[in-house]
Amino acid sequence: MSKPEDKLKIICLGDSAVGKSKMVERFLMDGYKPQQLSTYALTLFDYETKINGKMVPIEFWDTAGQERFASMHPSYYHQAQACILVFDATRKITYKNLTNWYRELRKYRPNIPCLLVANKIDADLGVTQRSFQFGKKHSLPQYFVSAADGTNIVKLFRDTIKAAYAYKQNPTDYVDQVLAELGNFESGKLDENDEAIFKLTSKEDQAEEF
Ligand SMILES: Nc1nc2c(ncn2[C@@H]2O[C@H](COP(=O)(O)OP(=O)(O)OP(=O)(O)O)[C@@H](O)[C@H]2O)c(=O)[nH]1
Ligand SMILES: [Mg+2]
Repeated sequence: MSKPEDKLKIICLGDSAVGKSKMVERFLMDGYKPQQLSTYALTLFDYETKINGKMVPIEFWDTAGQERFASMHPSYYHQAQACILVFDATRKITYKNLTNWYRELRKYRPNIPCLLVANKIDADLGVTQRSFQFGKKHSLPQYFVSAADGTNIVKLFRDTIKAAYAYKQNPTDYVDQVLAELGNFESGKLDENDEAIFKLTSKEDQAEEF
């Protein structure tokens, strides 16, 4: 039997309607039992998987109904071991708002692994050919996924679980590793490229629905 302290906590962050819930649901597919905590607009998804021959319980935390960026309660971040940070590849505003989400995440959890996700690639396959600077700037691994058709969802969640597990085993090592990787990236004014990337989707930005 696993003990409660063995549990991995993985949080999802990102604007409303980027597809956070749909992604978790897609990964868990059958047999998931979300536990609704309506007071906090929070859904917890329990999952279990084998790592190094041992069953490890995992809890995915998913918020609901954030109309725009608003601060989360600090308990959302408490003891989280990994974060899935999501934007909608067809809506520029959700990409721009990553800065706010990321800033808040780092305020509470400076060192946990954070995986950056461009969701809804089924709606614009061309997006996978583009390079988004936010991930490079902050040295975040980036995934192009579609919760709608399942592309890369399993890989994303498996990698996230591995990263959360590694962080929990040895947080210090993980920080060292990230710092080493940071050295490989140039920081600085790369955001102009992103403007160009999103020009292609500016029509969708203006539409109410897409
Ligand atoms: N085309 C497409 N639509 C998607 C995809 N993922 C989610 N959607 C749609 O986007 C809408 C929002 O998805 P949700 O999963 O509810 O988004 P959320 O991020 O959980 O939103 P909040 O709970 O409000 O924070 C829904 O209508 C989904 O069907 C995707 O990969 N492709
Ligand atoms: Mg949701």
